[in-house]
Amino acid sequence: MASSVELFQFRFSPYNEKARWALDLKRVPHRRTTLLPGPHIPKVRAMTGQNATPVLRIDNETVFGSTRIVTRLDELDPANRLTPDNMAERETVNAIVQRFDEDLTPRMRRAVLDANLSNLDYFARVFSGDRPAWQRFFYRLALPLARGLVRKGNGITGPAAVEDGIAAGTEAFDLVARAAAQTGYLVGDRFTLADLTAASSLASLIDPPHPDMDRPLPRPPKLEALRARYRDHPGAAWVLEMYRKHRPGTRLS
Ligand SMILES: N[C@@H](CCC(=O)N[C@@H](CS)C(=O)NCC(=O)O)C(=O)O
Repeated sequence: MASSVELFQFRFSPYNEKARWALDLKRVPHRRTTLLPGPHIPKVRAMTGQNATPVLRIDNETVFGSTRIVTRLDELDPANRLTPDNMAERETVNAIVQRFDEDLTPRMRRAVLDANLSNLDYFARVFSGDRPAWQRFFYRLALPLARGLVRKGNGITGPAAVEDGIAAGTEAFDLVARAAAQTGYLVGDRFTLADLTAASSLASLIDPPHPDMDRPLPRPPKLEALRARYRDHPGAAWVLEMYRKHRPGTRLS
């Protein structure tokens, strides 16, 4: 593996969780640089020519896009690939990954962000909680102005977009519950990029017991209400199972 690996990430995000999970699963020693949503733009743009995280630096190579990052890590670790060799299974994995990356995750994120933004102190804690006090102070100060940009940048155009995000949550939990019914996994009988992608995405609605994805307490009532909608769905139990079985660092009790 490379001698220097650094992940430029947001503290709490489904796409960043995908990259972190793959790095941890493959036991790649790496450094994490946490960026604040908003102030991240100049740095990420300079590195990649676009604005989105995660970004992975592997020695002098820069990779962005969560699926591209996992694919690159697979190339560097071919013995533990997260995509099946079997062509039909690989196509099914790719279809599920694409459904989450391009449809379900951005829609669900609107409902999650809208709930996080219902309390700006909370939003600041989620994204800047591990920063020095002066940075937390200025970040919180800027949030009333930044809120509109975050809403616009993520397509939160009004109540209908939030409702659609809530519906996307149900679609996603239904999808995983149905697909995992036979073997416990979405494709074939082993953990693949499809499971990793779906569980990372749905973690935003569950807060699994992992230090990278359980948000601080107490959560705002709007976020609690959103989580409560899915708590008893069989798909929620599946996400927790994926974390317990396959996500290093998950608390087991
Ligand atoms: N298709 C990209 C999407 C990444 C993405 O949307 N990242 C969000 C965080 S969840 C982000 O960094 N947004 C900030 C921005 O675009 O300025 C991927 O798979 O990595």
